[in-house]
Amino acid sequence: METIFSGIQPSGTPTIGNYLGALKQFVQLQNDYNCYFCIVDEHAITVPQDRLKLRENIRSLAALYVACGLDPEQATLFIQSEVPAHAQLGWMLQSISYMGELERMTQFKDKSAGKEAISSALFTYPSLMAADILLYNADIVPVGEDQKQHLELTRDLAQRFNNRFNDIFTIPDIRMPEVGARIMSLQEPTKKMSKSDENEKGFISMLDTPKQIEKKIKSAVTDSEGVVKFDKVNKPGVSNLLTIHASCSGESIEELEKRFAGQGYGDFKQSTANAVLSVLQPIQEKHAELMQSEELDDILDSGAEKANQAANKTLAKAMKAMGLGRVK
Ligand code: AQP
Repeated sequence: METIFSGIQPSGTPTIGNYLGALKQFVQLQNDYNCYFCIVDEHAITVPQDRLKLRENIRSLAALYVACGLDPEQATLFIQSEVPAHAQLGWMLQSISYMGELERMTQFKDKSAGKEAISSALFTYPSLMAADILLYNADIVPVGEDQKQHLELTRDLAQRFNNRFNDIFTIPDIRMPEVGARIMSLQEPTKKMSKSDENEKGFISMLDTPKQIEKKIKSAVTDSEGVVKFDKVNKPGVSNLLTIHASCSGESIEELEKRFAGQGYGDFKQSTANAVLSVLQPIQEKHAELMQSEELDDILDSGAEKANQAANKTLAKAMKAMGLGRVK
C-alpha cells in the first residue's frame, strides 16, 4: 500500500481554503493509502505565536481532522513536536539545502515582505517540510497549490541526498484537487486565502458561525458587472465564489453559471453561503463534541507512538548514511 503524508499548521483555525485544498482530500484518501496526517506546530513557530493560543489551536486542529471524517483507526494523526525525528532530519537536510534555492521560495518572500525581524526558521521552513515528508517515505503528498514549490524542493533534496549518500528516501509526488486547489481571499481575490490573514473578512474560518459566514460572503469583493461567470483574470472575486460554491455543493461551475444567469450577485452569494454552511455545520457539531472528550488525547498518544516508530527507522538510516554518531 502506498504512503501519504500531509500536514497543516496550527497557526489559526483552518479556513475553507485549507479544507477544500487539503482536509477534504485527506478523508477521501484514507481508505486506499497508509496515511500520516500531522499538526505541524514546529512550522507554526516560524512566525511569532501566543503560547496559550498555540496550544488551543493544536487541540482544535486535531479535533477538526477527526470531525472532517478522519478515522484514527485507519490513519495516523499526530503532532510534529511529539516526534523529535522531524527536527533532527530537518537539520540534516538544511546542511544540503542551498541558500539560493531557499531564497527563491515565494512563501518566504510573501511572509517576510515588509517585516523587520524575520526568523531564520522561516527561511529554512522548506527543509523541515522535506523532513516531515521523507521520514515516512511518502509516495504522495496531497496539498493545495501554494505548497507546490516546497514539494518540488523536497523532491530535489531527496534526490540530492540519495545521490550523495545512499538511496534512502522515496521521491514523493504531489497531488492537488481539480477544483479548490487555490481558494482566494474574499477581500483581495488575487491573494490566497490564509488563516493568519490580519483582515478577518478575507477568510472563512471552519469554526465561523452561520451569521459570520453569510456576512463575509455577502461582503466579498466582486465587480460591478452583475454577471455570474468564471473568468479568473477579469472577474477574480466571482470566480473565487464559484470555485467555493462548486467545491462545497458538488455542482460544476458551468451548472452554476447557468443557474444564476441574469440574476445578479445577491442570490448567488446567498446560495454560496448555504453551500458552505451545509459542509461546515456537521463538522462544527462533531468538533464541539470532540473538544469536550478525552478521546482526542488517546488518538494523539497512539498517533505519536506510531509516527515515532516509523520516523526513527528512517532517521537511523539517514544518520548512518551521513556518517553521524557511532556505528552500533
Ligand atoms: N487558500 C488555499 N486554497 C487551497 N488550499 C490551501 N491551503 C492553504 N491555503 C489554501 C492548503 O492547506 C494545507 C495546510 O496549509 P498550512 O497550514 O500548512 O500552511 P499554508 O499553506 O501557509 O496555509 P495558510 O492558511 O496560508 O496558513 P498561514 O496563514 O499560517 O500561512 C496545505 O496543503 C495548503 O496547500
